[in-house]
Amino acid sequence: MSKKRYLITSALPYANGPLHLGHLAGAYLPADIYARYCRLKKRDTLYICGSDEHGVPIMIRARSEGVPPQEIVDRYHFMNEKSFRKFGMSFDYYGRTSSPVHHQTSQDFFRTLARKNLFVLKTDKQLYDPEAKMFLADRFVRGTCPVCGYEDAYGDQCEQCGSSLSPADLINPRSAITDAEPVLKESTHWYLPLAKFQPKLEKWISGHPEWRPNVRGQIQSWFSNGLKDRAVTRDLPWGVALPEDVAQAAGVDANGKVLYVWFDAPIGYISATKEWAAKKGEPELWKEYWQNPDTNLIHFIGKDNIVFHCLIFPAMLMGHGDYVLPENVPANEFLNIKGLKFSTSRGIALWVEDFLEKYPADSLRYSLAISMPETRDADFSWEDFQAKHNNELADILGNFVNRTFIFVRNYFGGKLPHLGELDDLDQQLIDRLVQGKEKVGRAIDEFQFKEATRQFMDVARFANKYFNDQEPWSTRKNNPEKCATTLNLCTQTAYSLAILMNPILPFTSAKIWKMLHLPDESDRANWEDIGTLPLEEGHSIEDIEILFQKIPEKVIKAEIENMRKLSEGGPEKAETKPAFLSFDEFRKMQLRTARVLSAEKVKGTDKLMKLRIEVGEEERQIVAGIAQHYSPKEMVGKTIIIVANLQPAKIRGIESNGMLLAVNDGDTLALVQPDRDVPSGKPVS
Ligand code: B3M
Ligand code: ZN
Repeated sequence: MSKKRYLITSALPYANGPLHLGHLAGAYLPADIYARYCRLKKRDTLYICGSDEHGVPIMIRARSEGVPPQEIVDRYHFMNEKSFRKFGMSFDYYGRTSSPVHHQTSQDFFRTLARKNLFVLKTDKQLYDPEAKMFLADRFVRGTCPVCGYEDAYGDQCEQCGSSLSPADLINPRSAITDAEPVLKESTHWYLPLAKFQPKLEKWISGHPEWRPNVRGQIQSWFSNGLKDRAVTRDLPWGVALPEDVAQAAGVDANGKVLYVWFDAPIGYISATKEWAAKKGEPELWKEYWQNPDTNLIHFIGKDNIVFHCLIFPAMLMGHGDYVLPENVPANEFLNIKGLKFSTSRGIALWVEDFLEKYPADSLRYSLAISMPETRDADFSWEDFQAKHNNELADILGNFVNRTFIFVRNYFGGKLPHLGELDDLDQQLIDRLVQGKEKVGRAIDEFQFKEATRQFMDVARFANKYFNDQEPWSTRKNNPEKCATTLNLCTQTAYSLAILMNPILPFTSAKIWKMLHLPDESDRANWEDIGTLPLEEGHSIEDIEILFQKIPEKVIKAEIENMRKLSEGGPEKAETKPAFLSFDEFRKMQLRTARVLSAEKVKGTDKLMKLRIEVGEEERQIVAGIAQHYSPKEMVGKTIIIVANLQPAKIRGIESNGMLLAVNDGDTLALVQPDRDVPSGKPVS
C-alpha cells in the first residue's frame, strides 16, 4: 500500500455484554498488531474503535433487566473499554455511538443520501406485536428458518445456516418480547437500493484481487445471488432518530422511526475520528483521514460482518461521495473454544476480564496470534495456551532475555561489555535479526499475523540457540574477550527483539525496555533499528525481572474442569464470576480505616513495605507494594483504608493481615484516604 496515511478500524463491539476471547481473535488483536507496527514504521497512523450502542439486542437486554437501554450501554461501554486496555489495545480513540457527535454525523449522512435521491421508499406490511404495541424489527421476531427449518431463527439471520433473512420470511413468527403472534401492520421505510450499486461495487472489488480469498468468496456469492435493496430505517424507540426534515419531505411521520443500526454503526468510525480530532484541538483533521484519497482505510472485522463492510457501507460511502473507500478488509474467521459449548446468551464463554485477572495479556496475545483464525476457524484450548506460554514464551523468549541480563549482571557488573571482533556465528545472529525485521514486517503488511508471530519466535529461538552455542559460561574463563562480545550481542539482540515483538507482545517489550534502562517507551521505537547495535559499551541493565513464570499443570487442569462444568451445567454450576456484585457480597468485605504506626522497606525487594497499623483497638501488620511510591517515613501517621478480613497471607515470608487500598494505573500509585480526620477501625461503606 503506497498511500500515505493509515486509518485502521476494528468493528465496534455491541455494548450489550462483556468481551470474550472470540472477539479478541477476530477484529481486535490483528488490528492492534497492525496499528502498532505502522507506528513503529513511522507511518501516519490512526486507530479507531468504539462501542456500538444501538440495535435490538441491546433493547432486549434492557427489557429483560427492566432498565433503560442507556443504562446497559453505559455499563458495557466502560467495562469493555477497560478490558481492551488490559489487553493492551492501542486505540487512538474509543468512541461510542450514543454520542451527540455520532447522532449528528449519522443524520447528516442520511440527509445527504436523501438529498441525492438515493433512497427508495417502500410501504410494506410489517410484523407488529399487538401486546407490546410495537413493530418487531429483526431480532425481535423469532421463528422457523425458511431455508433450513431451524425453529429458533432470528428475524434478520438464521444462526444455524447463516442465511440472511427478513422478519417476514420466518415461518410461524413469534414476538421475542411477549411470545405473541405478530400481526401485519403498514409502515413506510427508506431502502438503500443495493441492486443499483452492484455494478459499481463489482468494479471496485475487482480492483482488489489481493484481498483474502475468504472475504472475496463471500462477496462473490452475494454478487451472484444479486444484491437486494435493504431497509435502512426501523420502527424502534432506540437508535439515531430519522431526520425530521427528511421524513417530512416524504410525507411520513418520523415519530418512532430510527436509522437501522447497521446504517449508523459504520458511520461511528467517522464520528469517532471527528471526536478524536476535536479532542486533539484540530477539529478539521478528521477530514485528512476520511476525505483525502491518500488514505489507506483498513477495516478489521469478523467474518459475519463482511457484507456490511465490503458492500453496504462502501455503497453508502460511494453514494455520499465525499469519502474514501476501504483499501482492505482483512476479515477473520471464528475462534472456537475446545470443549466449551459456547453461548454468550447463556453466559458461557471465556471472558476477557476473567482471563486477564489470572494470566498475562501478552500470553493471551501470543497464543491467539500464533493460531489466529485467518483463513479458517481456529480452536483455543487450555493445553495449547499452557504449551505456548511455557514452552515458547518462558523457555525460549523469556529464557534468552533473562539469562542474558543475569549473565551481564553477575559477571559484568550490570554494564554492557565490549563488542570485540565478530565470528561467523555472531554475524549470523545479526543477519538473522535483519532478516526477522523484513519477514515479520512483510507478514504484517500482508495481514498474515500467524506467520508474523511464528517468524518472530523463530528469531528468539535462534538467539537462544546462539547463547548455547557460544557457551559464554566457558568462554568467561578461557576467552573473556569472546564472552564479552557474545553478551554484548545478546543484549543488543534483546533490544532488537523488544522492537520486533512490540506489536504482538507490547507489555513484555516494555519490560525489556525498562530493564535496558532506555528512555521513552518501546512503543515509540523505530522498526528500522532492529538488527542495528545501538547500545554502547557500559550501558547499564537494571532491575531484572523474570518475563514469564511457568503455568503449572494443576492450574490448567482446574481450568479444563471448570469449563467442563460450565458446558454441562451453565454458569450457575461453574465458578465464573458474574459481572455484578450483589450488595450482600459487597458487605462481606470489611473495609476499615487504619493508622500507620511504623513502616519499613522489605529487604531484598524494590516494591514491598512492611507496615504496623492500628485498627481501632487492634494492632496488626500488613505488607504492601508501595515502596516505589512512598517512603517509610511519609507513611507513618497516615490514615488509610484496608480490607480487614482478607485471608492472612505470607508475602516473601512476612505475614500480612489485610490489604490497603490504593489507585494504581501503572505509573502512579496513590493511597485511598478519608478526606477528613477519622479514628482508626471505622467501617467504610
Ligand atoms: N456491532 C459487531 C458485531 O457484529 C457490530 C459491528 C459494528 S461495526 C460498524 O459484533
Ligand atoms: Zn436456517
